[in-house]
Parts: sequence; C-alpha cells; structure tokens
Amino acid sequence: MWDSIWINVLLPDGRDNPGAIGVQDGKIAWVGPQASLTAAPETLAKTIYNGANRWVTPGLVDCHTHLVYGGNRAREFEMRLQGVSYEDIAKAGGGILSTMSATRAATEDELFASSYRRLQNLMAEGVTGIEIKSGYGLDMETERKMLVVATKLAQATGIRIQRTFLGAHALPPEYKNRSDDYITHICEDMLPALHEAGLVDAVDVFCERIGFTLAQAERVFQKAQQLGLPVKIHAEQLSNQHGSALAARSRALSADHLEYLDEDGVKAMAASGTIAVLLPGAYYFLRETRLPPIDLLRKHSVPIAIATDHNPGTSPVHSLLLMMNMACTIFHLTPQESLAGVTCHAAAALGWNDSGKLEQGARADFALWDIGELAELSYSIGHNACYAVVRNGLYVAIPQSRSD
Ligand code: DI6
Ligand code: FE
Repeated sequence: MWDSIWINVLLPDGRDNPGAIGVQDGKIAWVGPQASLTAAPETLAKTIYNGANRWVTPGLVDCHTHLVYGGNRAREFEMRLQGVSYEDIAKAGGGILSTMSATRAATEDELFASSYRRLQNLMAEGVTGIEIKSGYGLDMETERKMLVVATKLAQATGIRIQRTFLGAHALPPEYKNRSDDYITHICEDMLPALHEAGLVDAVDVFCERIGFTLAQAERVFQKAQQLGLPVKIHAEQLSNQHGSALAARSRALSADHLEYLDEDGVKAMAASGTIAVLLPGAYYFLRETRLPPIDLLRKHSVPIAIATDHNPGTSPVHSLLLMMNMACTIFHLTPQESLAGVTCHAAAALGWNDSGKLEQGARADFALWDIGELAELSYSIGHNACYAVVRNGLYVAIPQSRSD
C-alpha cells in the first residue's frame, strides 16, 4: 500500500482530465490519469489528498544561486544608477570583494539566519530544490563556513540542496596580482580539504575578464574531476572568453549566463549535453542589452534552464516565478519553455536525474497551484499562486495562498 495518493490533480500532459499521483517512501510510485487507477484510491494508499482540480507541476528547482552571504550592496546599486559600471566598481575593490568582507565578518549563525529567510521566500513559491554556491569567503575558513551553512539549510528545511564550491569567484586581497597562486591554493588546499570534509557536491568557476582566465578555469576543472566532482561555469556574461566550449570539453553539467555565447560555443554545448542556464534577473538588474542567443540554443537543441542567480551584487532576486516571467518577456521564451527551465532542465543542470519531473521513481517533490492554466505561472507578476508543496513525499501547506 502506498503512503499517500493525490487525486483530482491536473497533470501537465493530462489534457485537463483528472490525474492521480501515488507516493511511497518519498518517491512517486504511480502517476497518470485517475481513470487508469486499478482500484479505488482508499484501497491503494493510507492517506488520500484531494487536489480539487488544481494544477500540479514538479517542485521548482532554482539551479543557480549565491544564497549565503553577509551584508548587501544597496549602496553600489545607487552608484550604478548614477552611471558607474559594475566592472568599474569591482576593479575599485567593491563588488564581490565587499561582500567577501561582510561574509568573513559574519558568524555562522548570522549567515544561517539571513539565508534561511531568503530560502523561505523561494520555498513559498514551490521551490523544492536549490543550488547554493560558496564564493564569498575566498579563504578556507569562510568558504567552509558558507558550505556548512548550506548543509544546515538542507537539514533545517528538508529541501534538496546542491552545494557548489566557487572558490574561483574573485581574487582575494591576500593574492593580489598572484591569481595563478590563488588557483594553486584552490587546487592543492581548499578544494581537497572541503571535499574531504564532505561539503562539496560540484565545482564552479567565474570565467570572465574580472574573474579568472580560461586556463585557470581548466586547472580547477581538472582538479575537480580528479576528485570525481561535476563542474559548471559562469561564462560569457560580460564578454566572450569561450568558457562554454571549455565547459563542453570538460563535460560540464551547465554553462551559465551566456549573453556573449557564439554559435561555435552553442554547438559544443549541444554535442556534450551541457545545459544552458539563463539568468534574466542579472541581465535586468545590470541593465544589459545583449540577449543570450536563444534562437541558436533552440536551433541546436541545447536545453535551457532558468534560475534566480540570487546574489547581493547583480541579482538580489527572491522569486523564481518572477524569473519565469522575465524569461518570457525579456528572453522571449514560451511559458512552456520557462516551466521546463525551472523544472526538468534545472534539475539536469544539477545532475539530478530524479528531480524536476512527474514520473514513476522520481522524488515525490511537487507543487499544487491555484491557477486556471499553466501559462499563468509565467504570466503573473508579483503573485504567488502556490497552494501546497509535497516535499520528499510530505505535504506542506503554503500559508499565504490559503485565501480560498
Ligand atoms: N556572476 C554574477 O552574476 C555573480 N557572480 C558571478 O560570478 C555576481 C556576484 C556579485 O556581484 O556579488
Ligand atoms: Fe552567479
């Protein structure tokens, strides 16, 4: 007998007929049209939930965030509004380095409290899985502190969290003018120790003029792969450094941002199965004008994921639903593409092949919505239609949407 069954839910491919989902041991045991159930629901499961004809989707996955950090960068926002560029602020020692100082100064408890609040905002919108990067410590102790906080967030909330080591995010002041030495420190000391401590699920590099070079990214990737860790990259955000082609050569899970990606890079990603993660929040907040090459990604069938890139400098975004809207309005995705971008393709960008889909054997992570059609998820702005979430098979009501 299953632990529970959801009846009268509308499944994305169910053509408006009532569907049902059976849950057993935190996994989907059965999913399909209710009319195809082999017996009455009460004989199949211990608990019956009635979805009352609500739409159900896989739990949303936010596959690119920098959720754990100290302080904020509202002051830099004001400077940028007056015309100072993001790159100039970074070169003058602001930007990532100012968040580094605030993160080094914060206690583990303070970091946990602030990132827990941010995570609650995402979870209220049906997010059941999230990636959290380190990269605001840039020294062993603080990178460890960030990854420990990410680990504790998973334990405290029960949501699925991928912890990505992003030591190669910016050059810390201790290594000024010695970026190769810092990469050596990452490869020889930081990454092996944090991996040994069981704190790292994947490895990322910021490959950019104001970040690290292609050759440096490749050194970090080689070390990650020696340790058996999957890799991903921040690439082609502000310029074309050909980071996506390196990602493809390295069989990376994803290449992220991609505004300056060219067709050769797209073809390389297509050949290696690397997911394109697009981040409309950062594009909007930096007032970028160069769009990622959506048509080329479509032409070569590169799967497109969408994420918040939540971070204090370029994307202080607390809403994945808003990113679905911006993916459509700014990046010209269809609502179907945008939903796939925060479910199955987002899960693939994390190497999670049992998340982001409603299939037998997948994790029982799904969300119920008070909407008339699925496109409303991308259409509405500033409205959270999430009615309830099932996380790891367990039902969690979303309080603020219970107005009916
Ligand atoms: N790309 C981004 O958009 C963030 N990091 C990155 O590599 C920005 C991080 C920040 O400005 O704090
Ligand atoms: Fe990022």
